[in-house]
Amino acid sequence: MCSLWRGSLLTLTSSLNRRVFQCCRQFGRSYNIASCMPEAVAFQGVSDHSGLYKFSVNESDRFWGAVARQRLSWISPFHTVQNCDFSQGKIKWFEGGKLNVSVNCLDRHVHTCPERVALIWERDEPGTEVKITYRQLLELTCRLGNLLKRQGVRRGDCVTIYMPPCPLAVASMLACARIGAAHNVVFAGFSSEALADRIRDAQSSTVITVNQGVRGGKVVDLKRTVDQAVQNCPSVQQVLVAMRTENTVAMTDRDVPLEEEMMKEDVVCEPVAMDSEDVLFLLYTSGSTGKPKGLVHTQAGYLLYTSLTHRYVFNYHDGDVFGCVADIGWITGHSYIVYGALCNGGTTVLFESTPVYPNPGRYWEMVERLEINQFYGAPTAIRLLLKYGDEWVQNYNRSSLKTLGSVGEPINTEAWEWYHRVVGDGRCPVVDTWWQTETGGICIAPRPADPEAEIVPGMAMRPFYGIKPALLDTEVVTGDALCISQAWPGMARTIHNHHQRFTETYFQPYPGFFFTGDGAHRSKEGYYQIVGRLDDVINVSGHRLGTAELEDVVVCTIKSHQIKCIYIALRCSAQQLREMVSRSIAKYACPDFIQVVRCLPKTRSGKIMRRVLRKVVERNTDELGDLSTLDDPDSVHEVIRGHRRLRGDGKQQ
Ligand code: 6R9
Repeated sequence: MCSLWRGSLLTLTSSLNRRVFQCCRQFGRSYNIASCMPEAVAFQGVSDHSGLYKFSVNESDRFWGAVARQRLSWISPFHTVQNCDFSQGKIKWFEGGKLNVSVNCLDRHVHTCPERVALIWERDEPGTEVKITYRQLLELTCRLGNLLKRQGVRRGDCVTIYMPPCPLAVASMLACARIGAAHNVVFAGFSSEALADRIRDAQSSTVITVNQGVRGGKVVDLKRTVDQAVQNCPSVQQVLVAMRTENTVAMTDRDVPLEEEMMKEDVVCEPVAMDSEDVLFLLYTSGSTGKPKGLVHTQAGYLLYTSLTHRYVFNYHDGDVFGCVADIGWITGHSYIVYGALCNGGTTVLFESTPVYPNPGRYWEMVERLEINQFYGAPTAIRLLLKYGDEWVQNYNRSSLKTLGSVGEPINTEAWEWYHRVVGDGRCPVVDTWWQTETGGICIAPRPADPEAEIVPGMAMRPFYGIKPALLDTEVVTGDALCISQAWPGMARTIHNHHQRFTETYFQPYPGFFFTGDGAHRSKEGYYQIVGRLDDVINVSGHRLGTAELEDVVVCTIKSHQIKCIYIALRCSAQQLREMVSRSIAKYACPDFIQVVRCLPKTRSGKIMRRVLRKVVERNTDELGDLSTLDDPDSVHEVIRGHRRLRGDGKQQ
């Protein structure tokens, strides 16, 4: 009896032990996996971030299929996860599925939390922010959708939106999505010619704009720019005009007062069931030939990819305030201010101002006032603010910040360190996010990763789930060609009206791969570092030089020598160049120079226009291409003059 008892006790304890052990294992597993991605609990054999990453690239259909079913609301389910063939530039995701993007971004959150703030419109005048709840944004969207329909906009049409960041701009984008029209947002700093080009290429019958914009304390006559543009756009039948300021502007028969007319519309607008691969939007981006390309993004794959990256790269949680200071006219605004953030039921900031208005503390004063948790900005702005000193940052309480992000160009180590140490008080992960208009969403970033995984300053580091980078040979000394070897749901589907240009640009250079146009290195740990565009390298006397390094040198030199005018030698390797600059003799040592003036030709989003520099160096100044996106067109003339002087034409001087 006793032995029986003992025996059963032993059996009992050992089974208990086993159960406890299994429980721990399960707990350990679900803990790890849940911290990576709760959806992944269903993936067998996956127990940590690297396992999940491998699963996402090796079992791409299962990964994306499961995530798409769980994260998006479908009207009808898809039958095929992916149907892609890089050799034809064919990319299709979630075929058979029907959904409405605006329902995913609005209605489903209105059902669960109607009074949650969707948008915080941080107007130019500090302290005058406007909060819009999900319920209000759905109402605005429906009224606008009904108005667009009344104006004759139909499924498949493309509406051009020329507006600064504001709730009506977001509602316009979502209204298009609701009624099945595509949108074409044009950055409201572009000239009338650039706008006209884009309206014509998109064949829009409708343009939505504001009477005036307000930025950095200055009033900009946006409606006037639209008036000039549409003179050369026969497709345009109406211009809807919202009132950002109280000033009246001349209205013609073509113009429709937006607020007045939308108030006449119903607050209910039936969402159209869209196919996964119907067009969601076009977004123009400059190509290396100078003619802008209208990249096409579609519904389901884009929405899924932006929402997943928004959630995991920035570690965004319910209730957080996401502060992306990009303009809605760029892909960053589309993917992370609007679609990714709203799909996740997030609260997202629309920043109308500039980093230095009314003073260089603007960002951080806003972070304090709005209690921003994730701050996402561009290295150009960080470098600018760094020069004003730490006090502008330290004056404000930044304890709400949890993650800092950077996008648009390589972030040099000095700026990265300052961002991390001063802005983030050394306690927030800094995510340098690499991606493009073409990729739809972030492809390489330090997060997600295992908890506590290291972050190396100035490096994008780790591919996102489903992204399989490949580095292929180039003739360029500074980096290999960054390619991506399998399709992901967020990638662009084509160039509007130019599918051949799409395949030629992205799929023919390296057959079997998507070519990004960027150069990159991979460290021995397997981390990726982006070194800049390959198609914009400067070629002098057979030596090709990557431009990220040039920029880095420019930045260091301006900082260390406080000179306004520097000479960069081109007939040398990047390494030689660095050495020369560090010995401060770059000015004398080399026979071939380009003078880089304090203001390089930059686009309004802060990118240096390398193709312009290259043309100057190649003395091809008649073929500078489209300069309409330049922030300060005079900078080009200054570079041309400087270069001529240095080329000997100025030897006498
Ligand atoms: C999102 C965006 C894309 C180009 C891209 C690359 C450069 C973007 C970067 C970066 C180094 C980063 N770029 N992020 N370079 N590090 N973290 O900016 O899209 O306007 O299409 O520009 O910007 O050269 O190819 P887009």
